[in-house]
Amino acid sequence: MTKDPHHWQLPGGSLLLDRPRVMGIVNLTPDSFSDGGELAGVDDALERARAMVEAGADLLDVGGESTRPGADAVPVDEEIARIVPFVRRAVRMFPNVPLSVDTRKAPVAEAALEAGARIVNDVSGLAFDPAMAPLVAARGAGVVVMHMRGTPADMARRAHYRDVVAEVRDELDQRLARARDAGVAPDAVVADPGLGFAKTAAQSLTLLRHLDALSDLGVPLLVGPSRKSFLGTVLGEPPHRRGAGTVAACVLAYLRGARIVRVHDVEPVVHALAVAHAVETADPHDVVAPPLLATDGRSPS
Ligand code: HH2
Repeated sequence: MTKDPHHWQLPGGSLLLDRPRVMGIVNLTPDSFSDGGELAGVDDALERARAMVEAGADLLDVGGESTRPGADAVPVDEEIARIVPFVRRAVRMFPNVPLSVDTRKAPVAEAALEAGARIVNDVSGLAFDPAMAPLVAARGAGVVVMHMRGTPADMARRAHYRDVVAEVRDELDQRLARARDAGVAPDAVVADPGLGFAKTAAQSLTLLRHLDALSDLGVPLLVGPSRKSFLGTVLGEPPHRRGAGTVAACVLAYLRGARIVRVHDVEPVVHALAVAHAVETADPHDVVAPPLLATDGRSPS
């Protein structure tokens, strides 16, 4: 689609993607796989969001329905009631932080956009609700088109690929075409390989390893490794102990071309990506060597 993967066109202005960007996750769900039920209400969620913004989150992604396998479906009215009060207050508190709504349902997306959200993060890649792509186009919203097969209820059974990288790439390409055909602006679209969605742990690791093969989709890439079970498979640790693994996955994703990562624990990822970006882009002639020893004789920190 676009030939310039260095910005993301959103209502109210573009987000520059000249450095890695971090999207903080706000789950207003009782049953999300790693943080379900942690946020009792809007005030709690806003406090969590404030901490993320202070830690350097560039974007916030709010969701009202868990996508973990076997999660309960949430009726549209209930999803709207979970999300909209948060969105209304968050856009006033953080006017410079674009807000994204994580939903597969056009009426939920519409209510969130009406309340001030600027991005629709659709884990179904615009496939679940035929009204979603036209809505995104009509509102000029940004959109994350994620790869998944089936629905969260049956996706685990669909994790069969001959070549996971090529097939995810081709299926994402088809979904990007759906966005284009509906009139979504090319620069408003970001693609996501959907780690853990209709993928085994080995397939998620393979996708991360070969993420650069998705760069010819021509849109910026977003990746969501945070606390996911493929990390648990490697580490043998439960979700809340996968923080360092998440940081490693984010840095590797960045080095292979991801422009945005979606995470629960913002600060360590912001720090890790700042260092990775400095290493990748710093002109060695600009770097002033620090003294080997501070003048008081202590080792410099
Ligand atoms: N992963 C989850 C949810 N939404 N959106 C995008 N674009 N990419 C992802 O990888 C992604 C996503 C699952 O994580 P989480 O929100 O923490 O869990 P749950 O769906 O159980 O609320």
